[in-house]
Amino acid sequence: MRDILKAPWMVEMIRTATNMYGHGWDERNGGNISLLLRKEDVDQYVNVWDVIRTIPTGFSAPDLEGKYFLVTGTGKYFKNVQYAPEVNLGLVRLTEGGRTAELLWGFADGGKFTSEFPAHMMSHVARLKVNPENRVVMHCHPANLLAMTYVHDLDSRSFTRTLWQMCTECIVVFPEGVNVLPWMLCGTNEIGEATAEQMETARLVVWSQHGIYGAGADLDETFGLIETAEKAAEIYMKIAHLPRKNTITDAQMHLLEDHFGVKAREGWLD
Ligand code: 2HA
Ligand code: ZN
Repeated sequence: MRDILKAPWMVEMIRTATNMYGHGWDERNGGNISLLLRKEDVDQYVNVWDVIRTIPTGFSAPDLEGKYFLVTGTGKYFKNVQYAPEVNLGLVRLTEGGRTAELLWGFADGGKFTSEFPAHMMSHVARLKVNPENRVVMHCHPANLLAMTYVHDLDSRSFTRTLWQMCTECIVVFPEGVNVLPWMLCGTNEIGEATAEQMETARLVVWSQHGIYGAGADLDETFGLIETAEKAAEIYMKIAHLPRKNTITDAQMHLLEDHFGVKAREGWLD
C-alpha cells in the first residue's frame, strides 16, 4: 500500500482546510468539507475491504451507495488538520442505502464525520444530478457573507444581484447566483434537505446568520466560488452605509454574459 498522506487528493484536502483556516473562515470547529473519491483513487492507499468500524449516518441516500468520501470530523478544528490528518479527517464508504458509513481510514481518536454530514451527502446527491463531475461540498463561516445576512434582505435574487454588483467577475464566476436559506437549526436532516433542494439550482447556498455551502468539481473550484462571493460581500459591507454613486448596471452585466459566454440565472437580470 502507498502512503495515504501522499495521495494527491489528501494533500489537496489538507492544503485546502489549512487555507480556509488562514482566511478566517473556520474558527474553532467551524466548517466542514467532503470530497467524493472513486474506488480507484483510494484502493492503492487502503485495503477497501478492511473496515475499521461502522458508523450510522441517521439518513438514507441510496444514490450514494458504495461511494467513498474523505470528510472532516465532528468537533475537529481546521487549524489542526495539517498536524494530525488521521485524527481530523476520515475516509468512509457509504453502504446500506447510505444509512451506514464504513470507516476505512482516519478518525483515529474514535471520532466521526462532521455534524453536517446529512447536508453534505444530500448536497452531493443534488449536485451529481446537475453535474456528474461534482466531487466537493464545502461549508464555512466567512465573516462578510455572514454579516450581510444581518443587513440585507434574504431574497435569493436580490442577495445575488447585490453580490454581482460588487465585483465585475462575480456574474462570470457564479452566473447561476447564490440561493439563500433563512436561519434554520444546523446539524439536522431538515437543513440538509433544504440545502440540497437549493443546490439543485446553484453551487452556492447561504445559511443566514451561519455561513455558506459551496459545491464544485474540485476543491479549487469550490474554494474559488466561496472566495469570490466572500470578496463581494466584503465590498458590500464596506459600502452599504455610504451613498452609492456608481454601480455595475444590468446592461453591463449583459455585456459580461456575451463576452464570457455565460448566462445569468433566468429572470435575475432586468
Ligand atoms: O461545527 O460549521 O455547522 C461545524 C459547523 C456546523
Ligand atoms: Zn457551520
